[in-house]
Amino acid sequence: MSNKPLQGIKIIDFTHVQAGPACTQLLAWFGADVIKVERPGSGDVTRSQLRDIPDADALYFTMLNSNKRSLTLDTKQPEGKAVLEKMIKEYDVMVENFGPGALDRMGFTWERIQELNPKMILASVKGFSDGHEYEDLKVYENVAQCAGGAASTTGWWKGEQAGPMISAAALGDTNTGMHLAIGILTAYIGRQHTGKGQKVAVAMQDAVLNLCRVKMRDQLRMDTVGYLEEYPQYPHEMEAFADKVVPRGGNAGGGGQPGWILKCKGWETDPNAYIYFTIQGQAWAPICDALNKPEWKTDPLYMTPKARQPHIMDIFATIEDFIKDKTKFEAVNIFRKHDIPCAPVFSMKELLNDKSLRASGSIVEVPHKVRGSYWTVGSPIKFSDLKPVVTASPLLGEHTDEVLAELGYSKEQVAAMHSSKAI
Ligand code: CAO
Repeated sequence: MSNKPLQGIKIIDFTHVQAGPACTQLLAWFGADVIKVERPGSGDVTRSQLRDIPDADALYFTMLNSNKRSLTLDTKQPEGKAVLEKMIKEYDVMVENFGPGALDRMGFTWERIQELNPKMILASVKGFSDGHEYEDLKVYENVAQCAGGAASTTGWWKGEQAGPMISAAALGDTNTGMHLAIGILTAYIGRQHTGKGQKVAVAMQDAVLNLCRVKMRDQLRMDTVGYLEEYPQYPHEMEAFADKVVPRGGNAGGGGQPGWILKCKGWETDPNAYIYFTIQGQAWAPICDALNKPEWKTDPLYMTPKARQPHIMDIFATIEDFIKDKTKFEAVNIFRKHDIPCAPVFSMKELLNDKSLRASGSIVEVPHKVRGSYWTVGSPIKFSDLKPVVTASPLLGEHTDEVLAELGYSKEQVAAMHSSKAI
C-alpha cells in the first residue's frame, strides 16, 4: 500500500481563511495534490493577517495550508479563466468557500463545471444551506456558532457573565472543513461506481448543529419531560426551565454524566490550575475510594445518581477541598488510579510543549523558506500504515510556473500571462 493513500487525487483548492483550507490541508497530508489558487499580488487574506514576523506569511496561513502548492491566478481575467477551465477539465475535485454566488459571478456555475468535466466533484462551504432563508449571508466562525445552536447552549445562565457564549474551538470553520472532507471522499468513492462527479456542500450552520446533537436531544426532552435533571439548575432553580428552552449549563457535563471544572493548588495565580472531573453514574465506588470517603458508598444520599444530583455542587466542593493542596497533575495522578474520567486543564503553552503530543506528531515543527520553521498542529488522525509528514505552506505563487508547465503551457505563454498580470 502506498504510504500516501490519496496520491493521484488532484484538487483545485479555491479556498480562503479557515473552513476550506482546513479541509484541503487534511487531504494534502494524506497525499492529494492540492493546488491553492490565489489572487495575484495578495493571495489568501490570512497570509497578511496578524503577522508576527514582518513580510513573512502569518501563522494563520502557514498552519492551514501546509503540504499544498500555490498558483496565482486572476480568475476574473479571460486568460486566468481559461487556465481554471483547463484545470477543471483535468482535476478531480474543486473546493471553494467564497461568499454566496461568487463562483457563479466568476462564470463557474455548477452547470458550466459539469459541461467542462462531468467527473468533477465540486465541494463548497457556505454559511447556510442552499435554499435556506439566510442563504445570501456571508458567515464567519462566531456567526456560525450562533446560527448552529452552540452559542445559545454555551456559557452561564446567571450572574454577570450570563448570555450566549462563543467557544474558542473552531466549530464553524475547521469543523465544517472536516465534514466537507468526508463529503469529498464519499463523492470520490461514489464516482468510482458511477463515473460521475457531484456537488458536495456543507453549511457551517449544519456542521455546528451536527456537533450540538446532544443539545437538540435536551430540547426534545424539555418538550416531553419539562426539565433536565443532570443540569446544575436542577432541582434548586427550576425557573431556569420555565420557558421550555434548553438553558446554558456552565461547565456541566452535557452528555449525561455530571462533571465540573475544579480548582487545584495555585488557581489563585495560575489561570489554568484546574482539572475536569466526571462522576460516572455507575462508577461511584472508585470515587469514594479516591476521596477517602468509603461511607458515601452506602449512604442513601450518595448511592445513586438521582440521590446525588440535588447536592452535586456540594460533592464537587468536597472534591475541590480534597485537591486544594495538589497540583492539577498530582490530582489527576490520584484519580487515574481509580479509573475516573478526568484531565488537567491544559494551557496552549503546555500543549505546544507537550512531549506526548510532539512524539505522536500531533504537534510538529515544519521547516519554512522565510520563517525558518514554524510549529503547527499535525494530523489528529493516526494510521498504522501512514505517518503524515507535514511540509511547509507554499509562498504566494511559489508553484505558478511549475503547475502551468504541468498543464502544458509553454514558457512563452507563461511569460505572457505574467506580463498581463493574469498570474
Ligand atoms: N481572482 C479573481 N477574483 C477572485 C479570486 C481570484 N483568484 N479569488 C477570489 N476572487 C473574488 C471572488 O470572485 C469574489 O468576488 P465578487 O464577490 O466580486 O464576485 C471575491 O473575490 C471574494 O469574495 P468573498 O465574498 O468570498 O470574500 P469576503 O472577504 O467578502 O468574504 C467570507 C469572506 C469568508 C465571509 C465569505 O467568503 C463567505 O461567507 N464564505 C462562505 C462561508 C465561509 O467559508 N466562511 C468561513 C470563512 S473561515 O472563517
